[in-house]
Amino acid sequence: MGIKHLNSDAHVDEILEILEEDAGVIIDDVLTKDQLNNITQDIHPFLGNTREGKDEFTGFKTKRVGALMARSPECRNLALDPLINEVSKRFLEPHGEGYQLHFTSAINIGPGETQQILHRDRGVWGGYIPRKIETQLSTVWAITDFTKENGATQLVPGSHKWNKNREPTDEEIDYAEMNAGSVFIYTGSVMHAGGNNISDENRMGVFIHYAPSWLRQEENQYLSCPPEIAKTLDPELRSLMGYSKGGYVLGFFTDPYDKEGKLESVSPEKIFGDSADKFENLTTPDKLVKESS
Ligand SMILES: O=C(O)CCC(=O)C(=O)O
Ligand SMILES: [Fe+2]
Repeated sequence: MGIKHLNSDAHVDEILEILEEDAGVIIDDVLTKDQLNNITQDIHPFLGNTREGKDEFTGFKTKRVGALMARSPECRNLALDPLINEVSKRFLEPHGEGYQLHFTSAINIGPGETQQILHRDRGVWGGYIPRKIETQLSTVWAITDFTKENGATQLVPGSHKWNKNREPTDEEIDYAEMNAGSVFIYTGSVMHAGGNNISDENRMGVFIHYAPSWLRQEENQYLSCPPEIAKTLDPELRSLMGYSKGGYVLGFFTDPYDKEGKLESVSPEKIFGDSADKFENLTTPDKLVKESS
């Protein structure tokens, strides 16, 4: 059974029903030509400076550009896409309030690339937890056409319900073939892989994944999009990246700087009184830095 296609006016319920059965679905022709051009222009300079992968998983003819929230204004719009966010919320929130951005990467599969190993993305959290809880909702935005020949993502529909060791037959593997501007949605427990590229063109996709707020993100958003950039962005996006609490106290922080912008240094005497000398090494930030460096 192949990957189903829906129109861009598809209803969230319909998408969720297909995800429950197949764990993958394509929404056709969502992005405009202008958006596609913007994304290509945003990513192009970084692609030029990026090396190919270094093993069979990352691919010897495949380039990955991350930190897309910091680097690509148009990819920020993809991350905030209302339909995708509605699907993410409904898909991820039954197991706890809140979802967040988990991973961003433009993946360019060049001519001659071989097939990536079939895998389940939820493996980043270790092992294979039977799908009692789904912890990832993934999107692949096609920036070029995706064809069987140029490395369209392979999917094994329904394999999110399989036991760990079941391998697919060739007939059970399908290809997320779609026009540029379409988006392929798949889940964290389904088997999939980057396809082999036997064409003479590049296959470029923007991968944006979401996960519950209570799990560690695959791509560290605070380092990939540090506060000095994050503070210039849409508050909704900032919140999605994790610059917000994921619950009553989850993700709280204490500003370590004082009013002059310095790291506050509290004198040992203030804390320990007469026995301050014993604790000097533990309480003076400068010394701590020196000793650990
Ligand atoms: O490039 C693709 O189509 C899939 C890549 C992928 O699944 C991954 O790197 O985890
Ligand atoms: Fe993957």
